[in-house]
Amino acid sequence: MTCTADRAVAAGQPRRDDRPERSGAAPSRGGPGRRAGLALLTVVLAVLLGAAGCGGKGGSSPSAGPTLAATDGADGVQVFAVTGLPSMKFSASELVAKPGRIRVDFSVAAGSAPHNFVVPTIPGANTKIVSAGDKQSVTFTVTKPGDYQVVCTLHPNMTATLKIT
Ligand SMILES: [Cu+2]
Repeated sequence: MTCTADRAVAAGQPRRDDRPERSGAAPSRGGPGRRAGLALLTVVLAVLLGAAGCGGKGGSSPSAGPTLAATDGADGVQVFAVTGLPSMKFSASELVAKPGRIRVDFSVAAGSAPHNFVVPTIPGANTKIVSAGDKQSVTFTVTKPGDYQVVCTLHPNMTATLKIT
């Protein structure tokens, strides 16, 4: 949220410094109209670049998705909503929960290849292959803290980590 505001202030800075320099060269051909247009274009570009920069700030590496904390469901079950994406990734790269019952509400985005959600080392922690626009939930129990790898068996590079703390 503060990111956009900070960027806007930063974008205003170079434009102000720029002005005296430009006014020396421009009057003969440009005139005030063209200069205003250039200034506006500069601002628009700065805002677009700023917005792109903000978006990229999320993860530590460009390919890493966000960390997801479980939400509390009924009867103490810990719930994750995870989406399989057209980019062959899970919507979260890390799912954080405590030992106990866990439910994963797994859906596959429209326009995506089919995916599944499988934790190979936890019996029963797997969905079937889910088609684009469909969803399936799976509930399982984990007792031991640790990092459990999650994978889509159709796309072996499509992985995430279930972190039990
Ligand atoms: Cu997949």
